[in-house]
Amino acid sequence: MSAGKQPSPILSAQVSGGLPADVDREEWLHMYEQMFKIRTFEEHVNDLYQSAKMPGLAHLYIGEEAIAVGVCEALRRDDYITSTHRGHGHCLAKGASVDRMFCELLGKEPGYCHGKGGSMHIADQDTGNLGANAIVGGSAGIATGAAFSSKMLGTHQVAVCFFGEGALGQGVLYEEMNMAQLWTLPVVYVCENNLYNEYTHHSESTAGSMRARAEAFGILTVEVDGQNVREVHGAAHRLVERARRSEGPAFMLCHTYRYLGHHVGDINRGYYRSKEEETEWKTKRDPLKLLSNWLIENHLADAGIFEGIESQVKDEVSAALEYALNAPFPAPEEVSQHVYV
Ligand SMILES: Cc1ncc(C[n+]2csc(CCOP(=O)(O)OP(=O)(O)O)c2C)c(N)n1
Repeated sequence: MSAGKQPSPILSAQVSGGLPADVDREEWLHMYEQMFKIRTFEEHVNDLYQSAKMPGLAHLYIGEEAIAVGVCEALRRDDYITSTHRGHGHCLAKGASVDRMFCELLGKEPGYCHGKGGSMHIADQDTGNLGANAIVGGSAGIATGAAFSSKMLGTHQVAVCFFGEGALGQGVLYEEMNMAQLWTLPVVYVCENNLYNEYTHHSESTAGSMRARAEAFGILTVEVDGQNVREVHGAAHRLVERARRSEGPAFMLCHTYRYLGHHVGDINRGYYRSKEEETEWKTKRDPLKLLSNWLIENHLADAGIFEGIESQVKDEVSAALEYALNAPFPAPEEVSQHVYV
């Protein structure tokens, strides 16, 4: 299908699931900071790739920040998440440190996997992050298994499984949702519909209704504007606390958009989507602008507050990058440690 021919979900997204959460001004500002941190981190990752300082590729989360932040801010530190190939935002939102993230991407020893996992394999047990996953849909079993362990052990931990809408074509997701509903497991499936599976619009790969897939199992399903962190957070809070009360799994369908390419090397995107579409999302549906505008309009903040947050985050991320660039690589004799051989 030619670029720009798809109906714009900006205008047509049916929003039904976001409920207001009891969140104060400081928490909204914290969410702004977290979203800006993810964006700044990702911009540096893009620069690292373009200046050939980073081995391999990365799939950037810019544009989708409100989902990771809105959901993870509804979680406890010991709750679990599983992530995807586009996972930096999930890791940071769950509490990963920027310096160790950069180290991992650069193959340096202080990285989360001692520099041996890279962009698509970051895991951090201290923050409940059970790992990014390069296999589309591959973490559904891990998240559902974590929810099963929580139920068996009675810990009341909740597991969140992030995935793109491309994973709706993977059979494992349906086996897991079936079990989760049968056994009332505390798991929330968060589908990030950014419209494209690599270079293919979802309408060419995903038949029928996305939300009906979970509804067929009797799973509570909500649909939110994934660019609006207030709406994402409201829905996530409700679904996570419901799961924690042993009331069962949920499915959250979030409408969003990745501003850049499928990966950092996907520069010329004109053959599968239009510049106009990209511009429309960036200018009308930016998650940072939506939150800051709302806070300003409601007299909860002024522009200076956001400038201060941004300047502090930029300094923090630059210092972390400097640290990572100067950090050591793992010693050659450690090559077979911490990996499956
Ligand atoms: C099982 C499997 N099939 C194919 C691929 C190749 N692949 C990598 S990303 C991707 C598209 C994923 O789209 P989506 O799940 O919507 O996530 P997004 O990239 O949009 O965040 C594909 C097909 C893969 N990694 N795993």
